[in-house]
Amino acid sequence: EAPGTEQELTDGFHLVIDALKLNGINTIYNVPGIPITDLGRMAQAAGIRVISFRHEQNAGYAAGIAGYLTKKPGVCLTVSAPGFLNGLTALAHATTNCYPMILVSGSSEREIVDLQQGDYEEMDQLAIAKPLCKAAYRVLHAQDIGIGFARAIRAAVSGRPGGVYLDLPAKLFGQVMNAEAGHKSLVKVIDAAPAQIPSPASVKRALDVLKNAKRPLIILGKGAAYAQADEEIKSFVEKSGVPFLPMSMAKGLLPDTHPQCAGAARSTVLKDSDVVMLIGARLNWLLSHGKGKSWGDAPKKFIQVDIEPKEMDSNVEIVAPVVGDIGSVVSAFNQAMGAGWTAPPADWTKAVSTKREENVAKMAPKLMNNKSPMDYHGALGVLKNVIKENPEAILVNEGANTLDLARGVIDMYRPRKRLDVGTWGVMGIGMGQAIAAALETGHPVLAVEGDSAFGFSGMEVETICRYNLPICVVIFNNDGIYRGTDVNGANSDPATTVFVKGARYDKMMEAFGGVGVNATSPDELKRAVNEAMASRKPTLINAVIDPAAGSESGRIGNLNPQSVLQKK
Ligand code: OXT
Ligand code: ADP
Ligand code: MG
Repeated sequence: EAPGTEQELTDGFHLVIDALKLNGINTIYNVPGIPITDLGRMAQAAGIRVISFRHEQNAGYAAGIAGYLTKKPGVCLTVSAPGFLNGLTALAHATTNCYPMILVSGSSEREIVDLQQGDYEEMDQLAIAKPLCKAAYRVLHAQDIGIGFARAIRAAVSGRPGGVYLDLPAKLFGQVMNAEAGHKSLVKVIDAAPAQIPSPASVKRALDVLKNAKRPLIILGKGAAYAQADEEIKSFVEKSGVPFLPMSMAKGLLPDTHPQCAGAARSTVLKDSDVVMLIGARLNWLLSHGKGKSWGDAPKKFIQVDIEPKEMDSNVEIVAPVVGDIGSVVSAFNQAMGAGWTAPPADWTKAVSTKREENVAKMAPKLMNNKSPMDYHGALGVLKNVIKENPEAILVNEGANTLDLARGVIDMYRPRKRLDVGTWGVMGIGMGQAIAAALETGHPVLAVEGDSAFGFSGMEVETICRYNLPICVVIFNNDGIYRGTDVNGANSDPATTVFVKGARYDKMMEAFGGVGVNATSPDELKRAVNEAMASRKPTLINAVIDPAAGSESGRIGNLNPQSVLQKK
């Protein structure tokens, strides 16, 4: 009940809550404390789901991925300075990955902060947030809360999505104003992410280039998955007959088992293609910037579909830029293609599928081994089948070897079901993303985690148990980062990449009332995961992996700097 209703007053607390509700935002990911504890309580009382985490970074990763999954900004709420900084990593991550998110942080008294007089948790948060997000705003007056949230929501989801910071000083919450005026000051954002229709000329240019290709390739990125234009994309790819390569989080947009999928022929299609159409994927490090050895010597033409005009020509020349939202662009493609589209030359599609079948056949026997302790392939063979049998489940994945090998082994069948480390390759997204995925979709989550990766957000197993979420965490425990076999020859300290050997992460889950299992063979792993998927109980499986099984940095060891002096 709003305070002072008899005088028809409202306050900052309630205006914030009403602004969120008016705009259909019904979940807040937060860590309570001064000055936002009561805001969380009141929001919960007002019917918003307020999910309290153990660390703001994990609440922030949850908000970011909620934005990715729903196309509505995910909201993370924190206290001032330290809480804000903890959340800021996730805000920068959301911006880098083009996820719509709003970090709302309480802040200290402006007058004291600006004179640097040492207020409680004093920090000039707005200035610090600004370079790390898409937009940053501060609201000083209760009557501006409506506009503040409207700007934040629109900035987060329109154009290229990203992170927005909203600074709410403590004093704001207690400000009181006339209830009716307050109500009128709120803004329901109309058409927050307007369609951006591509120019007809750019559509024609792109299709002309694609049509004349001898060895075309379509690369689907997580922007394409985000766009939720699943049917349009599927019919475009199928009508074109062009092989497609999904980036990690675009796996499942079309099934990895689709006859045109070139995921298992990656190096072949990058090297040998002559025309590449990028749909919601950037030519960043994950695609070797569109040049160099992995792209081969033959000349290559790039077509790029993206909502962000500045993305074009960022790394190499784009001969056919198509600026627009992916739904509008791909539907324009579908219309312009008509019925008379000719499939690419058969020698090309044949070469791709042959390579793909070769690679799949090469991998298959490795997935069947029943070694104990397990190697990565033995364990992943089991999880591959779990996702095949539960295609609605969401796979969260982080680690180095655990990430790279799971990406290749586990086929995805449906859009937006694979959530991972994203553009920065960041460790720590695991539990936050798993929690948001379970809450936002209602589907079970399988989180496949390196033992190091898990450590970055491991305390959130308590959160998983508290909200009784259908999350099964499988920790690939190889005693360390990349491998558990390094030895420090200099003194008695453990090697820098090695953890306590034989650790039992499953006990962490049991500490909070969840199900813990120690699995030492693929058979045990299979039994435990199937049980977890069926029961939907919070489960953590400590999957014992041979400490010698991994390789340095997984598939990206080449990025480690080398000096000739290192090589004694
Ligand atoms: O075509 P070819 O012949 O080349 O073959 C390719 C595919 O065609 C084929 N393939 C298949 N074959 C058969 N069947 C199927 N289905 C199939 N699918 C594909 O397989 C090969 C490879 O295919 P892929 O994977 O698609 O291609 P490739 O060449 O690997 O692609 C290149 C990339 C760059 C696109 C890809 O590798 C990629 O996406 N990589 C992402 C890598 C990444 O982001 N890594 C995470 C960061 S690593 C490091 O930084 C870590 N840290 C430091 C740290 C971080 N990150 N963050 C923070 C906050 N602090 C510190 C740490 C601490 S990792 C890490 C912890 C690691 O330890 P853990 O214990 O957690 O993990 P373990 O290693 O398990 O111990
Ligand atoms: P990946 O890591 O999968 O390659 P990136 O994050 O590098 O994907 O690229 C995603 C791209 O998608 C970004 O350049 C972003 O601007 C773009 N994008 C996001 N949403 C849309 C949309 N609705 N329409 C068009 N482009 C989009
Ligand atoms: Mg490990």
